[in-house]
Order: sequence, then C-alpha cells, then structure tokens
Amino acid sequence: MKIALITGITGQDGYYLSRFLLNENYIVHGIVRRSSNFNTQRIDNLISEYGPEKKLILHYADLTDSSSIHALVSKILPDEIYNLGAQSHVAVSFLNPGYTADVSISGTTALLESIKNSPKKIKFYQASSSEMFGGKENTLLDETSLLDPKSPYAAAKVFSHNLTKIYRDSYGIFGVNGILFNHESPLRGETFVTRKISRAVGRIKNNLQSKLTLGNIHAFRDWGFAGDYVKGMYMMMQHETPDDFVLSTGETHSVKEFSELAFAHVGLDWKEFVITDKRYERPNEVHHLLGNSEKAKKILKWEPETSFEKLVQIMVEADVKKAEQEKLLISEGLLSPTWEHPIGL
Ligand code: NAP
Ligand code: F7E
Repeated sequence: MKIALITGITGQDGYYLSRFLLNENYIVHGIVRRSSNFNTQRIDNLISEYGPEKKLILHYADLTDSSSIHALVSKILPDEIYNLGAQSHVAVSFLNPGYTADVSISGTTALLESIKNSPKKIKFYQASSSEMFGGKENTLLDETSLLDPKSPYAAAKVFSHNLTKIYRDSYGIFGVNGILFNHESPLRGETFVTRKISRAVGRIKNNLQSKLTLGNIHAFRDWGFAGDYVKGMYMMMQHETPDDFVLSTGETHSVKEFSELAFAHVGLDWKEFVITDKRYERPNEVHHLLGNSEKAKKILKWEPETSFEKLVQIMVEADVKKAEQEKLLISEGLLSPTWEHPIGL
C-alpha cells in the first residue's frame, strides 16, 4: 500500500484528496495543527470510516515549526507528500503578511529539506496558485505565463513554486507544482466569495438573513469543482517525470454572475439582496483570471467534469439544506440566530 502525507488535510482540498487517495487504497497521514476548537469537521466522516483500520492517521504538527515537519517525514517515510497547508485567504494575507509567508515559505522549505535528506525517494506536490499570475483581461494563462503576484499570499506561493523547481533541478527530487485556478465546493471556507454567496442564498431563502454584503463584484475568476481538481493533483504525481501543470476550466465568470445564478436557482433576484461595501475590497485586486489547461489535458488526460452552472447548483442546494437544519435548531433554541461575522471577509 502506498503511503501519502497531506499537509492541510483539514481544509477543503484536504478532504477531497484524502477521500480520493483512500479510495485508491493509500494509507493517508495528515497534519493537524493545534487549535482551541476541533478543526477536523471536514474529515470527521473519513476518520470514522478509515481511522479504526489505521488507514487514516492524524498527527499534530505545524508548518511554521520545521522541527515538527522533519520529525514527521522521517518517522512516516511516505511515498508522496501533498503540501496543501497554507494561510490561503488572499485578503487576510494583507492583514497578516508575515504569518502567511511563514506558513508557506517555512513549510515548503522544511518539507523539501526533509525529502532531500531522506533515504527514501519521496514525491512532492506543491499547491501553487493562479493568484501567482496576477491576472490580465482577455489573457489565457498557462505554465509559461509571467508570474506577477499582487498579494503577500501570491508572493509566498511564488517562493514555494520556485523552490520546488529549484529542488527538482538541483537534487533530482520528484517535485511538481500544480498551478490550480479557483476550485470550490460545499466544503469551501465560508469567507471565500462563492461559499459566502451560497451560504447567504440558503439563509435568505430560509429567512435567517436579509442582505449579502460583498466587495468587488466585477472580479472574474475561472471557477471549477474541487473534487475534479484533486484527481489532477494525483495524476501529476503518477506521471513518469515531474513537471508543472495548470488546472482550470477555461471559462471565466464574474462575482456578479455567480450571485445572479445562485439567487436565481432558488427563485430570487440577486439585486434585491446584494449590497457592496469597500470594507470587502483588497488593497490590490486580481481582476481577471482565465486558465489554459491544455498541457494537463494532453499529457495527463485530465479534464474538469463539472460545469460552472452545475457547481453553483451543487453549492446552493447544499447550503439551502444546511440553512433548513439551522432554522430548525434556532426554533428549538439550540442555535443562536445571529449571522454577520464580527470581522467579516
Ligand atoms: P483551505 O481550505 O484554506 O485549507 C488550508 C489548510 O491549511 C487547512 O487544513 C489549514 O488548517 C491548514 N493550515 C493553515 N495553517 C497551517 C499551519 N500553520 N500548519 C499546518 N497547517 C496549516 O485551503 P484549500 O482551498 O483546501 O486549498 C488547499 C491549498 O491549495 C492551499 O495551499 C491553497 O493556498 C492552495 N490553492 C487553493 C485554491 C482554491 O481555489 N481552493 C487554488 C489554488 C491553490 P486549519 O483547518 O487548522 O485551518
Ligand atoms: O475571492 C472578490 C475578491 O476570496 C474571489 C483562494 O483559494 O483562489 C482563492 O483566492 C474574488 C476576488 O478567492 C468578496 O475580491 C468580492 O476578486 O473567493 P476569493 P481568491 O482571492 O480568488 C486562489 C486561486 C487561491 O489560491 C486562494 O488560496 O471575489 N470578492 N466580494 C470577494 N471575496 C471575498 N472573499 N469576500 C467578498 O465579500
């Protein structure tokens, strides 16, 4: 059985990737960082199913603590490491630039050093991002496009992206960069715009919220479904030679279009509910992102399977159900009815 180590296993992609690898009969180890609350909600069902058989094993470690990373890699000796852990929110990276850089940069460096010093040949996947391109209108972005980061988040990702290439070229490490465009799901963090919208639609439909406040609704993103993208990560790691690959849908839509479609799905007009506020805008914006994943299609035979319309539908339907459950709990006095997040993003 192959052994994988996943950083960021408690995140959106962490769930979809571990589920995929467990189905492929891998033993999956994951890093969980200490927090004052349980942070394993997304993978709790996988823990119940695979934990007792020791096919899914969690360890306390932190990407900012290189000693914890070195110790874990030498103990587990995995066949493959998927480095998904990050402070992944672009707006937050402007507020916490040092921490954002620490997690990405120290984490990737510690992992690559551990691999370099390991007696075993360990493959490495780096979660690179379309944010590294900075974006340009009417421009299809691929593996050869210029990197022009516009946020501390993107700058830190560029470092890790380059470091992965450097360790590949210098030490012959099997290191791949998956340059993934935005991918979403019902498990997307609630402060990312698609989930913020689908949550609001569910709650507004159930009379638990009256308005949705957004920032720049004229930003365009190439949005796909996370479940499709983790398959691409796996395929990059099985390819005979390590390389960099873009994963994207080749379609771009605005935040406004996403909102329009999401509200329309439950028979509501977005204009009656969406308001905008500068507090959700960023000091520097990536206005347009559109990817070209022809290389992944040709070499890996990877293609996204979920359309934009289907993605919106999946997310809205899941969040309508979630809001219905919340409504019931609120009516029984078991859940607080407040919604607006005090910090808000
Ligand atoms: P996510 O849901 O925000 O998950 C991030 C994960 O990183 C969580 O498990 C988080 O743990 C963990 N983490 C944060 N700080 C850590 C630390 N100091 N030590 C160890 N783990 C830490 O992100 P995602 O959407 O799944 O994305 C996965 C990766 O792909 C990220 O690196 C992201 O930057 C990158 N990426 C994402 C997209 C996208 O559209 N989703 C596109 C391109 C690239 P907690 O649960 O404890 O917070
Ligand atoms: O913003 C605009 C916002 O936060 C998308 C991360 O996974 O994908 C993600 O980064 C767009 C931006 O994702 C709100 O200004 C408008 O233009 O959902 P987002 P992101 O910044 O694209 C990349 C590929 C990653 O790698 C990252 O890890 O939507 N927008 N109004 C808003 N965004 C948020 N969050 N909240 C709003 O109210």
